[in-house]
Amino acid sequence: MQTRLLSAGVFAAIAALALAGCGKEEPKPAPKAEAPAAPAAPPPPPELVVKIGHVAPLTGNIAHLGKDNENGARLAVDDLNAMGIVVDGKKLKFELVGEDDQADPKTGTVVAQKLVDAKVNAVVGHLNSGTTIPASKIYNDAGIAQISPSATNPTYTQQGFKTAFRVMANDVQQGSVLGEYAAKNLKAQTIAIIDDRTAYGQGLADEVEKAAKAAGAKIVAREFTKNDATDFTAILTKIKGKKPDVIFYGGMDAQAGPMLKQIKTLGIKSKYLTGDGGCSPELIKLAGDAAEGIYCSQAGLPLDKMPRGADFAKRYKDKFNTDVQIYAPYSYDAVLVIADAIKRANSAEPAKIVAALPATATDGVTGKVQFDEKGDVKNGAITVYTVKGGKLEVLEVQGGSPMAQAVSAVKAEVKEAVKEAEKAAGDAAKAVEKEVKKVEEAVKK
Ligand code: ABU
Repeated sequence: MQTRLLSAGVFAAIAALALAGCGKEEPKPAPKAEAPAAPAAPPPPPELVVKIGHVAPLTGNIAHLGKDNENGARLAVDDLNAMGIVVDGKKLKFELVGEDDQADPKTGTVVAQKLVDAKVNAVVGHLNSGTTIPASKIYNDAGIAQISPSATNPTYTQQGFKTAFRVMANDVQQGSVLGEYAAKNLKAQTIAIIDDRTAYGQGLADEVEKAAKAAGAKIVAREFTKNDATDFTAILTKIKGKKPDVIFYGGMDAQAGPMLKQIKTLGIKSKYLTGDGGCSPELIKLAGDAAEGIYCSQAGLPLDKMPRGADFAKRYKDKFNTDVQIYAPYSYDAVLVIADAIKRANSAEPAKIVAALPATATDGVTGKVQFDEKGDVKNGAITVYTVKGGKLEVLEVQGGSPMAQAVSAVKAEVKEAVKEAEKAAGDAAKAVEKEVKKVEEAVKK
């Protein structure tokens, strides 16, 4: 800084001299008294680079979702760097180390090891449950925190890994809302289920099946496809014959889009329901008007109901010239949560980040992020949408705040109490009936 000031001074003096040389000589002003030297500015704090690994499919049929995740993380990194956070006397410089796992479990483990070898401080990712789960062992063995912004299969946080966290609701919650929604709101007596045989698609389909059956619906078909399939006519033709009230698909938008077009072509009249992986603007782009009137869910609050959702959506659009798909606010928050853990730990060492994460209470874009004992987000919400006029429209939100959670807990308790009371009343009625019979027989004798 001093050198630069000096250079400017020298430059000014040279310029003054050069100008002076151009005209006639002016009388010299009296020499000024020397001003006292300004105190030297303290040297800037040394920099500490914090490497945030980010993994998602950046190629393949869900690259649009992977890019969305990465954009969210990048926005957070840029925001944090603009804040100039100082920890333990060092100014943090966040760097995003992006990897592409192609939504492939094997590639997922290869790039996870690459990030470990690159000595990242923490990881945001992966996008898919099928890559997140196998990669989680590698991060756990290396003692590096991993926060998934989108993998919803419950197994991820049920393995006992202290390094595994997720910032959105899981598929036990999502499956139970969807199964009940199909049976109760969509009044489905019969449901056909298709899944893509991934950890996410199959796992969510299983949860939906359980919840739908518990709510009184009958599963009339259980079919499967693959996450790179484009032709579903064979299974749809089979399903058409069963005339289900609802078709549920467990899988991503890349399949749900063409599947909906084929459903329309085949003249299938069943209602269509899918989970978060298919609940995106991209689905509507792929399916066109075949998406009108379908139902889908996301494992969080609607963007405009998130505390800082509107501002996030605007800044995201300004920066990336595209709209949020699904998970960008969650990957933004995952980075924020890591930065917050670093501040509280006063260290960016991976082990200190891991140790600080359970006490997280970060005000993010999606809400206050806190984790339960397994590493799942507390107060996760599920939003059910329909597609109307080519846009996702919110139908209902379940959960999402401590109050809403308390209400659902009370509702569940009341439901249980009513069930018990009904059973007790039934037992009492049977006992009375038995006694009446005894009395009648005694009277006969
Ligand atoms: N949550 C849906 C998409 C990602 C996954 O869990 O595979």
